[in-house]
Amino acid sequence: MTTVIKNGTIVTADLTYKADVAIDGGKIVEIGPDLKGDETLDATGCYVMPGGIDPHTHLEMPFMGTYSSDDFESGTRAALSGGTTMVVDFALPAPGQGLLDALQMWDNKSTRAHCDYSFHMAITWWEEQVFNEMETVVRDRGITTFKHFMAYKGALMVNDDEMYASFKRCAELGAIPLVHAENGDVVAELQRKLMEEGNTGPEAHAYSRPPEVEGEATNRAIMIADMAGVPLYVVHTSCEESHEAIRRARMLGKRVWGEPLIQHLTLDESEYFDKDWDHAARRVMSPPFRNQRHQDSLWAGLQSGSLSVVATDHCAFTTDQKRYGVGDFTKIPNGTGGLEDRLPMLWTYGVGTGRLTPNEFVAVTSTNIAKILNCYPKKGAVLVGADADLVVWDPEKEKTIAAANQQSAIDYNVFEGKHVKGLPRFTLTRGRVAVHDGEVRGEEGHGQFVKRDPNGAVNRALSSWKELTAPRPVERTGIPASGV
Ligand code: DUC
Ligand code: ZN
Ligand code: ZN
Ligand code: ZN
Repeated sequence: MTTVIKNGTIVTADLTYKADVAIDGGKIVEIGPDLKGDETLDATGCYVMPGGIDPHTHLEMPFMGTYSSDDFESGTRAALSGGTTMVVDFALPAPGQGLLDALQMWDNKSTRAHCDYSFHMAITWWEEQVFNEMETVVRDRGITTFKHFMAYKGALMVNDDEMYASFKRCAELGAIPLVHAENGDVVAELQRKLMEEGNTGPEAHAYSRPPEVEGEATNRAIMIADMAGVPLYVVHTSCEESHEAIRRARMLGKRVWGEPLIQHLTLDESEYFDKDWDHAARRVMSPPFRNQRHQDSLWAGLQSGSLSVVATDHCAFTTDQKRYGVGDFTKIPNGTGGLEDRLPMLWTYGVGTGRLTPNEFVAVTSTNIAKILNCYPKKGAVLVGADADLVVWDPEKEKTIAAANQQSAIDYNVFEGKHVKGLPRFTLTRGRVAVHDGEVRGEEGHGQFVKRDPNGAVNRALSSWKELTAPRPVERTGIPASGV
């Protein structure tokens, strides 16, 4: 059966043009004028864009004494509702747990997904077993990105020696390390001092994680990646100090990418101050929201290309879960939602204000990350042969964001009351119409795992191949992650 999207304007990361799109067997089979099919979706007045890719979610993740409350069922339903057609979640081994063991848990959870997905693997401890299993994770499982927490001391945090060893292993395997860049030692000391002084409320969370802890860790991770000869992806870049380190690294020819979140772009630190406990605690995430100086820096980075991807770090906790931290802000589960709202919020506050062009919007929500993760043009493209993961975007459609109408399983929304203009008319996941005129028609289990190939990119100019400490990976069937 052929589905045709008719009368729309195709918007990709580099082109805008009028054409119909024909879909069969879950893939785009033809792009051109006056196409015919068995089923027609009317895109008059709409943009036809690659579906969003959110490379940073935590679905049903064990964390801070509880589990994040959106699972692969509600989380991917929320994603599709907002025009996102692929998520990349973090498989998180408990310290001491094997990588393959953790992966089995994520395989089991993800069978409920409504849209396609991939995983990053977290490195939360470092022994020979981890070193060995990394190869299986890359070569057999198609997971080519490894996350390192530089914060959460005593839980997930890895030290510099462990990070350097893991980064070198990534270089050997053609994998890319990711970092949560905050100086965990300094954060732990600031937390201790704030609690000792009686600052127990959620606003103290922001004081315990100032921009300097993020800037320091970002610089350190970049230098360690440089020594290991491997590219680096910095998740949730929230401040000028971190952005500045990324900007400088890129100017010096290092392959380093930064990922601001929609929350940091559109919500500021006033959410923590002079607000009731629940309001502030619901917005506790790491890094915390910043002031306007930092927000301006992030928007400028998206415009100039020094920041590459907008994600969510979707990690949703209910109000009851947040209340675990009454009397001790360090026990408030860290995390906020955003999967359903990322595209409408970025369109409204980015394209609607002139800060981003529609093509830049596609680049930072989909195409850039597909290239970095080496799944382009299967994902992130409107091209013949690509997966039909598409959003038919109605720039005139409006709504006010309200928890009462959301797909996410939690009881509030950090964007409550924000008015957005620009929403999906249709969302397609491998050709299946999952959002039809705003109505979500999910199919649990439709989502498939997206395997990714390694790539041997390095992050600096080398005067000689001998400078590489290990052979580069040989199989390279994907498109190298360049030009982002
Ligand atoms: N930050 C959060 O706020 N939640 C999940 C993990 C993280 O790094
Ligand atoms: Zn993080
Ligand atoms: Zn995260
Ligand atoms: Zn299906």
